[in-house]
Amino acid sequence: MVQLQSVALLLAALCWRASGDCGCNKLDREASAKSTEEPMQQVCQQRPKQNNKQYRDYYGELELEPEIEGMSLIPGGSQHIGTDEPLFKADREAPERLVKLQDFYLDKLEVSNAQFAKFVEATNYTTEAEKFGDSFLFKTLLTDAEQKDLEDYRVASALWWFKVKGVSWRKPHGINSNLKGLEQHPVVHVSWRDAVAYCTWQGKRLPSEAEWEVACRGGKQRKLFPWGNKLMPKDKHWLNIWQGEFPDGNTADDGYQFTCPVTKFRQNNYDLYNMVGNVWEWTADLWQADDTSETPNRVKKGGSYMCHKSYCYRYRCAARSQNTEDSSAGNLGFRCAKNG
Ligand SMILES: [Ca+2]
Ligand SMILES: [Ca+2]
Repeated sequence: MVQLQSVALLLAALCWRASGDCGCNKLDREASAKSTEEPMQQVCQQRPKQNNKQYRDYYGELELEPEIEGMSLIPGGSQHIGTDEPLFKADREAPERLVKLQDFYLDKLEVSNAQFAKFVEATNYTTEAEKFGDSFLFKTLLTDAEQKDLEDYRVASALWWFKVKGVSWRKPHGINSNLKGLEQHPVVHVSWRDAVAYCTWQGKRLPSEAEWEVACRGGKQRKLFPWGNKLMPKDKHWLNIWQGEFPDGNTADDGYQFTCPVTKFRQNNYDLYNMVGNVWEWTADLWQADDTSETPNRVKKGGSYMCHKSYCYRYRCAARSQNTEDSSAGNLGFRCAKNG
């Protein structure tokens, strides 16, 4: 029995190697994989507008101290999302398509632990991870002994994820952790439903996938990243991802092994931070538009501190992944939007 389990785990690891999949979409509580072959419906809204010209050229102003409070007004109109050069076809990054959006506001920053704590204090809200009593934790946050004890609670197709009892947004790095020093880091271990509850409390909502991606692109067309196509302009780190070998040996050359403060990486001329990297971000959209199940998959965008080009090149604006809306993990957060 033990041998069979070992073989299954080995096969899962080999499949991951072959597909270049980071396992980012394997964190569903039931750990169920669903087909992703159906085409995504085009997202259209009313009142198309031309891009306005209020946003400056970005490259000359990288060194300026930015304003970091509040939300940015993102111009709508007809804009391209997706790509005709998909790197993960199963994710349905393709095709490139035109969307029509109204103007909208988007939080400049991922929602922080300090902000989420105010919400919980005001509402006595209990997150889904707290109700379920567990969440998914990356293996390097566990000791070798803990990993041994929890080896039956690994995600079969992503063996570096452990389902750990007692982990929640309050204890993001394990049951003995707390939020000290992480106040300005993004809240994690929050489900899609938790994110909706927070945004609603703020008089906001989650962005649609199209809104998120248009905002990510910063007014630029057909670029990989919010700032352009080069990963490290001026030889600087522009996002919090993984450097080194995965899943062992994160050198943290960008300064962060796990999350970074939400105010750290300003990435485009909409004054948005950490759109790509740091934590994945929930969007409002269903992964399958016709999914009527009780716990459907929702689209998440932007990749996380666990992403690296060699295995999970999803820190691009066009990249996308999904989780069931009750799922939570240590690399998944959100930001809110509002109508313009
Ligand atoms: Ca990093
Ligand atoms: Ca992010």
